[in-house]
Amino acid sequence: MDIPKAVLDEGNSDKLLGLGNRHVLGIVEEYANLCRPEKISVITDSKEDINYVKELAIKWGEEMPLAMQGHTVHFDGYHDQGRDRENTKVLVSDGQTLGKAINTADREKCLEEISGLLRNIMAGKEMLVRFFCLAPVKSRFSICALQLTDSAYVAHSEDILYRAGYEEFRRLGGSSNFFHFVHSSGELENGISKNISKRRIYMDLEGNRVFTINCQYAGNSVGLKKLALRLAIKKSHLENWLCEHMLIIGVRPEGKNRTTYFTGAFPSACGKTSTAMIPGQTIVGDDIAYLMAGNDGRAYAANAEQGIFGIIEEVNPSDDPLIYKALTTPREMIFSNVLIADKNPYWLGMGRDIPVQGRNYAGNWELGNKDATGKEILPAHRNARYTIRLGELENVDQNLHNPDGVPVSGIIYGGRDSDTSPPVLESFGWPHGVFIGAALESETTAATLGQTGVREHNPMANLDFLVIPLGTYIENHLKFGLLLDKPPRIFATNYFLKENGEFLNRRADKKAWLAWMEARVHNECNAIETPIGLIPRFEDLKELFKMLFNREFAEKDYERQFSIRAKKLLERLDRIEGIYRAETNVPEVFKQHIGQQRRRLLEAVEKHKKEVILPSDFE
Ligand code: SPV
Ligand code: MN
Repeated sequence: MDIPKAVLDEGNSDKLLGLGNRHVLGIVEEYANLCRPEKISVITDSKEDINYVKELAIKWGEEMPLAMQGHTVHFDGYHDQGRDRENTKVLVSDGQTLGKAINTADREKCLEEISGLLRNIMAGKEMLVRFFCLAPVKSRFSICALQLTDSAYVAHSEDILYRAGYEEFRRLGGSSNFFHFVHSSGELENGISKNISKRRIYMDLEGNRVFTINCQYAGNSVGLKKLALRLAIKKSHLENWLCEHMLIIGVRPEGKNRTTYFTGAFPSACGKTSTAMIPGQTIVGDDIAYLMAGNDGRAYAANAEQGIFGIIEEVNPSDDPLIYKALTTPREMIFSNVLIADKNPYWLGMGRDIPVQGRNYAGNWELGNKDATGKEILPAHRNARYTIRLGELENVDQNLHNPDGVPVSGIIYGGRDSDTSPPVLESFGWPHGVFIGAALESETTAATLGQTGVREHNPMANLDFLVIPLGTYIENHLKFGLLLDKPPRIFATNYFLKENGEFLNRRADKKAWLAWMEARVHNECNAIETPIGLIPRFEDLKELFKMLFNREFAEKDYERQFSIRAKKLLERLDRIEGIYRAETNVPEVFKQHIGQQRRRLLEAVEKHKKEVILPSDFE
């Protein structure tokens, strides 16, 4: 390799050579010579190497130890607190377009630009070379991923969130069939990326690689998370499987000895992790699922990850007891962008008083501090997070690392929608379910930079990560259903329905919706057919609420929650139709579903002579 010995010593060089993969060598050599780190450390799966990364994160000040054993805190810059949509681009050649929904840029120009920006970017720094495996090792789901980074926080986060992959790379037998990620935090000022105007996140599908520079927030920097999700969406498209922004859970109904697996797509910060962590269930994953058809005609899902990078806001002993317990006991864990006082972490909605001063994502903080624009700085960021291994949780599912994945019986699509959809709904079948997922709308949250609370279309909660045209993505879902003899039932949930500014449901209610969906999968209860799908009967929910919460579920609450808001639903159909009209390759079947849904809603309005129709009107 053409890398000076002073940069890559013999021990590290041997680790690279030991892989027997010239493509890996070529990549390391290319970026060593472009980014010019002072030193390169190659990290294998050994305890020693992994510890080295952990210690570096502290040594470099990217993480600070907290009072509790194993806990550390990391801060991202004030303007680097969420995913940066604007500077995240898919590189395309020859004027190719991917439709209106996807941010693209010219490949050749961007590669030239990124080469310029990468030149010497690691001068005086150390480059870490890491190997991981997305999804369980030694399985048909496995994807090898190579990470180059000058951030020990990124490398350490990946260690918690992903499966070790040095051995998996060896099994590649020299093949180039892997993803690679090049990250640099760029120039640092007080440990924070300084050149945020030069933040770039470029997805190069042709090269199976992503470049990300001048950023630290994990959603932008950690290659294996949302950057790999985009590359995997392309791969899944070529290989006839689905790569989704989905949780995977084992639902265990009370009094019945069975586990029914569900996957669920929710936009960021819309209840995905808390759904995955509902007590009484088991968790396989909370963010990224690979779905493949099995030989038995069922869909199987595997978690690309083995950890959680979860939102910490509102994690408290009553709403999220399992996570709260995990976050307040000793174990290896990284807090990010919380408030630190006396070496203890504090966050919004933790169910305790928060100190009036400490250190947070804005630096030294005191209550009442304002930022440069005059906006009050909250003690902890609303997108503050924790990074933890799933294996640390008492509710981890025994099949987390099963190379076959888990059989999926139900799929849930859930948006943040204050005025349109009922709390839970079942589709009429796979194609109608695909339509429901494709029509998902949600209000923006702190997980992405920019304004919050803006309603936007977010098909399958996956729009931010699409790298194939929306029409093609929808078609892939329809086709996937055809590979299955027993496709999962598809459901929609909405935890965020409001009336007069108040939520109509308690946070805990989602457990009842899950129980209902699980019972439907086993044909244990009937449902009411409405123009938009099947909704629960009052008697069934009443019984479930009694059993699960020992609470009376009032009929008037049922009516407020489950009435069909025809006018709002028709308005949404118009919005959705407009969006898909501007896209290419939208399957005919999908367009027909829009037409059918509209017709059914208009007929119901006509028949019942009202725009908000009671569930009992459909019985
Ligand atoms: C999300 O925003 O959907 C997350 C966190 O899961 S991030 O890593 O930022 O994508
Ligand atoms: Mn996510």
